[in-house]
Amino acid sequence: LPRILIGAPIDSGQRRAGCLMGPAAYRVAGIAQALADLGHGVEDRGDLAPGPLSAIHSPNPAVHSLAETVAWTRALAAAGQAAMAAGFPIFMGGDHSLSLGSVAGVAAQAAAVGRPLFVLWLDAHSDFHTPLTTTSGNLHGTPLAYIAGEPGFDAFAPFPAPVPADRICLYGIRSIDPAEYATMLARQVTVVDMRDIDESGIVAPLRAFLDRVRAAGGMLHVSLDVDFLDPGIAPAVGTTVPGGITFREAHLVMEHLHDSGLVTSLDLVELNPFLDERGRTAKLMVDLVGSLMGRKVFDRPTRSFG
Ligand code: DIR
Ligand code: MN
Ligand code: MN
Ligand code: MN
Repeated sequence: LPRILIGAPIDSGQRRAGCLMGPAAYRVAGIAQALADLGHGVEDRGDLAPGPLSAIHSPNPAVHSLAETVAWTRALAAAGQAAMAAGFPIFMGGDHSLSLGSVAGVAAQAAAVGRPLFVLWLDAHSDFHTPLTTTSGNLHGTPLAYIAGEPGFDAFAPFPAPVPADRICLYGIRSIDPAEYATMLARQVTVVDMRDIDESGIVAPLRAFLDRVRAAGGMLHVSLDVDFLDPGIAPAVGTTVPGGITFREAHLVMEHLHDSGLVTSLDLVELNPFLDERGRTAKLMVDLVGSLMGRKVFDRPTRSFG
């Protein structure tokens, strides 16, 4: 199954300039070569562009750049479904509003082949606002609510096949706004916050979720927000939150995802290369993709030299 790279220089989901440099940074950091070195076929489909903008405005005056984000979502959903039918899409953002479209495309294709879609959200934030509840007005805080089929997304196409709450797992969470909290509580979404990870370790809650995906014969979309990682190792993101995932925890998550064989699509979002020093965060993200795609020191079953 070829790895299909899709660049999406979208930055309409938040206010800080720079995310549109993300796809270029991943290419400069060697994402295609890293995948090829692991034996994968790689097809880079270049960067998407949003279609024409329609004149729409939100009933919530805080919301900004709605028309741009809707146009991007349409383009990403179409490209995402096509890529999903042809291989393993890797969406290179761009801010997290990218996932409004990438997951719409992935979900449409999962529905077309009749398999349940699960979503793993690796993020400091829960991104469970709707365009009606957001107070920042930044639509990068809304994709999970769209994916879950919450109301309030009238400006967007209806989500093709909403993902039930029990197929969504948020991981690494340490920043939730009150409106998001209320919605997630009502829907009973699985939230693994940093306290859970501190108490259980990084692997156990992940393994429990992956077991559910496997038991259901599901496909798994992984959405990796740079701010999942601790700002000390990944400073190039607009909304850092202290107390994040360490280098070793992050690689361990990726290795378990690889070993599960369940992951079928991936978002890389929120990288802002302008905030970085010498591409450090882009390089780390590419290394994490390497671990997710099979890079390892030893194969576990044969790790003894005896
Ligand atoms: C905050 C921050 N919850 C908001 N969100 C995100 O603006 O809605 N930052 N996603 O990355
Ligand atoms: Mn996010
Ligand atoms: Mn985030
Ligand atoms: Mn963010």
